[in-house]
Amino acid sequence: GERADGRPLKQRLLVVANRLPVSAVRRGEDSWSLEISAGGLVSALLGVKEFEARWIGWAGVNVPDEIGQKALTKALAEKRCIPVFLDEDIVHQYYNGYCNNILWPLFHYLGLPQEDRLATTRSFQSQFAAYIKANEMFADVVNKHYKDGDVVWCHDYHLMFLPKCLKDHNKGMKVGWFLHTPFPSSEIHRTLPSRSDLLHAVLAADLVGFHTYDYARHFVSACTRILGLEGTPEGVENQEKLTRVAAFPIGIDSDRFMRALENPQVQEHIKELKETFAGRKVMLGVDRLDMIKGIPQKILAFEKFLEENPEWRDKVVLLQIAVPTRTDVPEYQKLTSQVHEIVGRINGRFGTLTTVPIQHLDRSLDFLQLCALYAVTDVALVTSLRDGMNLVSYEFVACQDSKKGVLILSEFAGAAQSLGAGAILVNPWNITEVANSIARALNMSPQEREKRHRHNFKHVTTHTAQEWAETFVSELNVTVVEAELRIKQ
Ligand code: ADQ
Repeated sequence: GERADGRPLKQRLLVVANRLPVSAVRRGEDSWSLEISAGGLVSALLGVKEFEARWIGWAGVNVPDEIGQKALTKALAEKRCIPVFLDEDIVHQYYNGYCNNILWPLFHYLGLPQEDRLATTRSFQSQFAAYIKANEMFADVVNKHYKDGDVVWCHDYHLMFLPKCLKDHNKGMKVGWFLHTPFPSSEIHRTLPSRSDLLHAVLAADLVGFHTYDYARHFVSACTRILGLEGTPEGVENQEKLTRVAAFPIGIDSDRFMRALENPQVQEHIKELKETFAGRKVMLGVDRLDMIKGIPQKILAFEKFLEENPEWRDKVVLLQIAVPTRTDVPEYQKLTSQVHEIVGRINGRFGTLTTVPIQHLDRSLDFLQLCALYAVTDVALVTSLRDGMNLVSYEFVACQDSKKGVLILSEFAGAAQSLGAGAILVNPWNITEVANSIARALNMSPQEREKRHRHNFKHVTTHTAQEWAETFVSELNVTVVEAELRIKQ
C-alpha cells in the first residue's frame, strides 16, 4: 500500500548484508531455483511487523552473463531480494581475502596472517582495494533502490565501508551498521594497516551497534585512541556530527524452536535418538567448522574427562556436528584434518567394538533434526575462543524446557553476558577446567539444573530476535530525529 503522497504505508527497511538469505541454483540459461535459508536474521525480520523489509546482497553465485543476471534478479524480486553481482576475482580478494582471511581472524583475536603483516605487501593492498570496490558495488545497488523515508541497515564486517559510501552519495539517508562479530580491544584493531579508514567509514553511520557493551566500548576506544576523536556516553563525536554507539544483543525466534518440538516428525526423530543412545548421556556440539569455535580444545577436554572418569567411558557420547564453511581458505582445510585426527585418536583409544565416544559429522543438519538433537541433549558444549554472541547456546536452551539440560559456555562468547547465570562458564583454553565442568554437569542435581535452566529459558524467550531488530531500527529513527533537532537549535 501507499500513502496519498506516494510514500509506502509501512516504513521500508533495506537490509544490506554480504549474503542474501537464499541459495540460488541455476537450472537453465534464464531459469533459477531459489531456496530461502531461514537463518537468525531472516526469522528476526519476518517477525517485525512495523517495517517492510527488502534484502540487498550477493546471491553467492557467479553470474557472468546478462541473461542470467536478469533472470536471477526477477526470480529474487519475488522473495523481496535484490542481488549485488560480484565477479570471481572480487569474491576472491574481497570475500575470501580481506573479509575472511584478515578481518575475521583479527576481530576474533587471532591476529593478522603473517604474510600480510606489512601494509606494503601487494596482497594486502589489493585485497583492501577489492574490499572498497565491493562495498561501492553494494552502495550502487542501495542507491538505486532507495526511496525517501527508507531506513538502511548495513550488516557486519564485510560492509564497514558501506555507511561512508552511502552518506557520501546522500547525506539525508538514515544509515545504521551492526557488527555480528566481537569488536576487539583497540590494541588489536590498531595492528590493522587500514585501521583508520575503516573506523572513519563506520562513523559515517548514524547508529553503530554491537552485541555487547564491551564491544561497543572497544570500538569507542579505537576511535578515541587511534583517530583522536572524543568519546561520550552516547557515542563518538566526529567534528560536526555525533555517531551514536550502543549495544543491541541479538536473540533467536524462540517460538519457532518450541513449535518445532511439537511437530510429529521431530517427535519421531526424538524417539529414534533416545533409542539409539539409550543408557548413555548425550553431549552436543553444533558449530560451523571455524577456528573461533574452539572445536579441537573441546574435544581434547572431552578426552581428558574420559581419561579421569573411567566410570563414564561407556555411559556418555559426544555428538559434534560441524558444518564446513569457507572451504576455499587453506586454514579451514587444515582445521578439518586436525579435528579428524584428534577424533580418530580418541575413538581409537576409548572406543569398543560397538560404540565410539565421539560421533563427529562434517555436515549441517536440517532444522527439524537439529531441534530433535537439542531436545535429547543432556549437556551442550560451547567452547568458542571468541564469538560475537553464539546462537547455538540460545537454540539449545529454547529446546530444553522438558529436559533441563546443562549448558557449558565459553566466557569469551557474547552469550556469556546473558546466559552466564544459568550456564557453567569456562575458559576454553583451560582443558582441565572444561573437563571438570563436564563431570560437574553430568553429575548435577535435578534441582540445580532446573534452577539454572529457568534463568536461561526466561532470557531466551523474552530477548528475541524480533525484539532485537525492532529496537535497533526504532533507535536508528530516534537518533536521526534527535540529530536533526540538534542542528536546528
Ligand atoms: P555464527 O558464527 O554462524 O554467527 P552462531 O551464532 O552460533 O554462529 O549461529 C550459527 C547458526 O547456524 C545457528 O542458527 C545454528 O543453528 C546454525 N548451525 C550451526 N551449525 C550447524 C549445523 N551443524 N547444522 C545446522 N545448523 C547449524 C555469527 C557470529 C555469532 C553471532 C551470529 C549472529 O559469529 O557470534 O551470534 O553471527 O549475530
